[in-house]
Amino acid sequence: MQWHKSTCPYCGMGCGLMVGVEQGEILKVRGMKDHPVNNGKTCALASQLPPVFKAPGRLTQPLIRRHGEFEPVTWDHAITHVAGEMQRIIKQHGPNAVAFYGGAANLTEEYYLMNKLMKAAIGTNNVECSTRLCMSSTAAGFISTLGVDAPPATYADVELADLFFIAGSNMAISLPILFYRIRTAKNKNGAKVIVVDPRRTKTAAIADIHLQIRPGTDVALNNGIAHILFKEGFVNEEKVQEYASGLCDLKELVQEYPPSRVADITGCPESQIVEVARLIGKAKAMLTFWFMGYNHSTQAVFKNNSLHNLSLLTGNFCRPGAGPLSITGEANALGNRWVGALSHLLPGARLVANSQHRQEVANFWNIPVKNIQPTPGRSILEIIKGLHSGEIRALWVTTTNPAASLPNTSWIREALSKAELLVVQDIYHPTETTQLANVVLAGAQWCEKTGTFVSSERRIELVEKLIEAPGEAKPDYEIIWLVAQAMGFEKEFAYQTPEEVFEEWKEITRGRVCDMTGVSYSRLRGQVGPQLPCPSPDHPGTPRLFTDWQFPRPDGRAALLARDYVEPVDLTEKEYPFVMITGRLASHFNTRTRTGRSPKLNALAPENKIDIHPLDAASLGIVAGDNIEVTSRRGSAQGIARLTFEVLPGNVYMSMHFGSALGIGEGKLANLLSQATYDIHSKQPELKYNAVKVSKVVE
Ligand SMILES: Nc1nc2c(c(=O)[nH]1)N[C@H]1C(S)=C(S)[C@@H](COP(=O)(O)OP(=O)(O)OC[C@H]3O[C@@H](n4cnc5c(=O)[nH]c(N)nc54)[C@H](O)[C@@H]3O)O[C@H]1N2
Ligand SMILES: Nc1nc2c(c(=O)[nH]1)N[C@H]1C(S)=C(S)[C@@H](COP(=O)(O)OP(=O)(O)OC[C@H]3O[C@@H](n4cnc5c(=O)[nH]c(N)nc54)[C@H](O)[C@@H]3O)O[C@H]1N2
Ligand code: SF4
Ligand SMILES: [Mo]
Repeated sequence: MQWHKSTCPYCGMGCGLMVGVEQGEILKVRGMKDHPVNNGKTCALASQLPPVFKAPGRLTQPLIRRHGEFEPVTWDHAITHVAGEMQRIIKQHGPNAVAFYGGAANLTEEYYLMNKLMKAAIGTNNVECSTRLCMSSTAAGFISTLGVDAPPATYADVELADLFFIAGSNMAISLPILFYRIRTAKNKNGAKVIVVDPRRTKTAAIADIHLQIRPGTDVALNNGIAHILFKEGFVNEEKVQEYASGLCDLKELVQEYPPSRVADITGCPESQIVEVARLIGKAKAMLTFWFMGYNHSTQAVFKNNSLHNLSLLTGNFCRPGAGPLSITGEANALGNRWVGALSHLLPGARLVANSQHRQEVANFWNIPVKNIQPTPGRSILEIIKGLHSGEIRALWVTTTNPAASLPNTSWIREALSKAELLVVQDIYHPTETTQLANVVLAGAQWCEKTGTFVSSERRIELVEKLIEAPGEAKPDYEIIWLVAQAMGFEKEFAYQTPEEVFEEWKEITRGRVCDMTGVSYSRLRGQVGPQLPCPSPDHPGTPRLFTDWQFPRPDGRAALLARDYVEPVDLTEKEYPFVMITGRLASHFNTRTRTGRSPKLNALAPENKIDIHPLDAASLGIVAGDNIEVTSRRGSAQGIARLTFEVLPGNVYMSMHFGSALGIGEGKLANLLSQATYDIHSKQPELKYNAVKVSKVVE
């Protein structure tokens, strides 16, 4: 067996993997020894990658729906059809009638091409990414606090910290390698752990203090902690004002958050809130982590800002062992933000709304600046609204499964079914989304194509083609450039290899926070990649940002932001008295298209379970193992009752994984219940907090 270096295609941790290939097949995947992220370890998801390659349902050729049935067609036919339909719709309804929605596991090269096609050649900013559901609030949080979307810290800080503040992240299952490093640091160095989560999770099990917060109330908690930090003299106000603006406004706002009021809002005891604030005030080096318990919220960006306030107030910023350590959800979520995969972004960590940025990108692409629209395109939920209203006619989806992962599934499916052209590019069929397509394009996946990922700690890595894709499946980048050529953009898309795309794209990062001009495929091949920025071939990479405490904001300082707590939108009332929280299980990844095809992982979690507190179960006559139904104002989903003290009374919990495409039947998917409201600052949907009622299913 031959072993090749790669990087994990699942979460954004970016673990180095060794892939064992024999006779053109991937037989084993294991952790890469001495890799700075995981040093030989992996979680179960990575070691169970081999079955995803030859699993049933792999797409091997393009399909077009005729008279309701999918028929295999040649690539020539499929590409000509997609290009022709796109052109027809653009001609009839204008460029803003088409949209693209991709996944954050797409290669950076793929999004570069898609941006160039949509934002430059076609002239619409309707380019979206599943990172809208995942990291867009972290990005908006950083832009408002720091002036740019740039995670400042590095994993090596874990071993240097003496306090971890982990909020809204069940990293014991969602980032097991990071959790392992934190647990080891705690055991070795005596570092303290604070966990903020409404559930008693596996992560909370190692906490010195677990704040079992009422869902949705983190801004009040963070303001309450800031209140105590000021009151008890933990804030060196003069020093903080040297590197941060907004201190007076924040101090005034947090006056309104005394511990008694915060205890009322959050449900956490006053004494615990005070104890947490003192731990933070006394810490030598605090690292903060936050994840979907923050970002899946109508107050997501304010949760981010109010957390960064705590780091800034206590000087826990941009020095070894201290700072916000933003972890990204999917493998290339940061690469995709930096290449401009959202409708308000342009390549190189630039913004559509910034005229200088538009000019720089237009010069680079050699097009008149007026060709780039000056206003952001639609966010994914606005694209869905556009499909409903008829303003959007064509949607091209790759590497994401919106019919399972977007909120309010029935409303989403109805919208997707209304599209005149729905192109879905996946590696499997059927998925919940390919089932609704007019055209299904067969993609090559990880290890069947070459390109780059950027991990949470800004580390760029090459993932290389090691085996052939099945049948005629093609890399997504090739499909994109073929469609672009067929639309008449032969000159602009005359690529033969992803390396040519990378060489072009990296130039537009020059001088930016994501500068990768010092990186080349040959530098990355077989090696651990550097952390960005990396501006020259001999540059070792940049582990930490803003170490000089200068921030790219008008006055050079970071921003303390006074953010008031606001209640969630979908409030409970008599008819819908429970809050349903959604999230993840250790053995499935997102919409389960790959992990659901691993017999081992599937055996660990074959069916949808719904967690309910024993007191609530008793009052509803529910016993463990009953089939129960959860109903919101939008729909219902069923699962098996699991009675547990892990959830608070009044809360229920369900994972997001159980769509119907893998044959477990309809009606188990959490998103049948969830709401399409979003944070107005990041346009990220509220996926965690839903008012529901619960009942036993009478068979
Ligand atoms: N095994 C596995 N690993 C994964 C994934 C997977 O599907 N499976 N997906 C990857 C991706 S894309 C992502 S984004 C990450 C997500 O990783 P996480 O964010 O860690 O996972 P979630 O389970 O979505 O949510 C985290 C926690 O938020 C809590 N929570 C809910 N509401 C609130 C609130 O109002 N406040 C606070 N403080 N907490 C709240 C929930 O109880 C839950 O325990 O995981 C990545 N890793
Ligand atoms: N209720 C609720 N909903 C949620 C969440 C939640 O916590 N609760 N979490 C949200 C979050 S954080 C996220 S990130 C999203 C994730 O939502 P999705 O992006 O929809 O989830 P995935 O299952 O990762 O979808 C990836 C798709 O791409 C396909 N694929 C994999 N590799 C390739 C490739 O190389 N090429 C092509 N063409 N296809 C490929 C897979 O088969 C799969 O269909 O879900 C969100 N939805
Ligand atoms: S922690 Fe994330 S990156 Fe590491 S092996 Fe597991 S899924 Fe892959
Ligand atoms: Mo995510």
